[in-house]
Amino acid sequence: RWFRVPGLMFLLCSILSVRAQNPVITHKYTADPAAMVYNDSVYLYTGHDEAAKDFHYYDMKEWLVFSSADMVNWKEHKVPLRVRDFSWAQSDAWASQVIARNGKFYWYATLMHGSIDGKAIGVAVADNPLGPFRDALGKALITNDMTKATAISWDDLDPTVFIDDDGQAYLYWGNTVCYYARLKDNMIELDGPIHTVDLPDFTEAPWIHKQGDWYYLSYASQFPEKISYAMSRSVTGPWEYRGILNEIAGNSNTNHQSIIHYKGKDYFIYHNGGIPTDGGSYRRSVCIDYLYYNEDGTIKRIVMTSE
Ligand code: FUB
Repeated sequence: RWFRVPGLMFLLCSILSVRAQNPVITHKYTADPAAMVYNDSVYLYTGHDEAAKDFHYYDMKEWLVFSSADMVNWKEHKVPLRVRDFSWAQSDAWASQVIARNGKFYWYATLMHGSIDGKAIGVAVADNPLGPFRDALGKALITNDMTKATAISWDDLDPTVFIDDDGQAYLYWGNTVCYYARLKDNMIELDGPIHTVDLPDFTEAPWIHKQGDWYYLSYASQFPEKISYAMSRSVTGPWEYRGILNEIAGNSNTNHQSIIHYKGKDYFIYHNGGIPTDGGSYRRSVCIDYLYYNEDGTIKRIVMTSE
């Protein structure tokens, strides 16, 4: 009988129990994941770590995009955006996020500015989640000369974008200081002043999401980074700190999360230096684990898994 053939049984069991392995992408180093659920698929936008093994800093010239319908099998698409697509930028394709609005896709990205000291946030736009994306402004949306709350020049990075139920869009970003501002309906201009948010041990990597009636602001805290989070009944706060969500990402000194709800499940998407031998702080890899809420809306601590 066919079920008595061990090889065949093994093959059948393997097919029935397909499980994702962490890291989920292994042929390239990927960092700063930003996932977007759109039309039954998940689009995963990442930075691309290209540092040589003996180079101890970021070497990031482009972003990548992958898509999946099951969170297990990821298809890589054409490189959708590069530093060189922003004429005003010099380097550093750092953390970013893409959001859909009115049939267009807006990509908020960290770059090093070419003529204004420090990091800056640019915005690119496309008609399709896979691009091609083009610089929407021809200049940066946020620059260091707009946010002088601290003496540091690298505090304008790591944008996260969120559209509230009433249609108002918000951009949060920052390093050391967490900033936010409203966006106009066109998604490429600020609408009003830049505010700051007081969060314990805020380092960088804010991510805003909503589940039920709660708004969540998760972020990288301390250094090496853990992911912490705060909750609020409004996207503009006040935010109540609710603790650590995820510990230091193994041998990577940064951690950077994205949180989505997809086909009835919640996911915590992050990076670590998990590729054996060569992985590390500048050669990171995207991983995915399930995220679970408690009845009171708080989130259970996420334990990193290898599958
Ligand atoms: O990838 C470069 C930087 O490292 C990001 O902008 C930060 O969030 C950290 O992950």
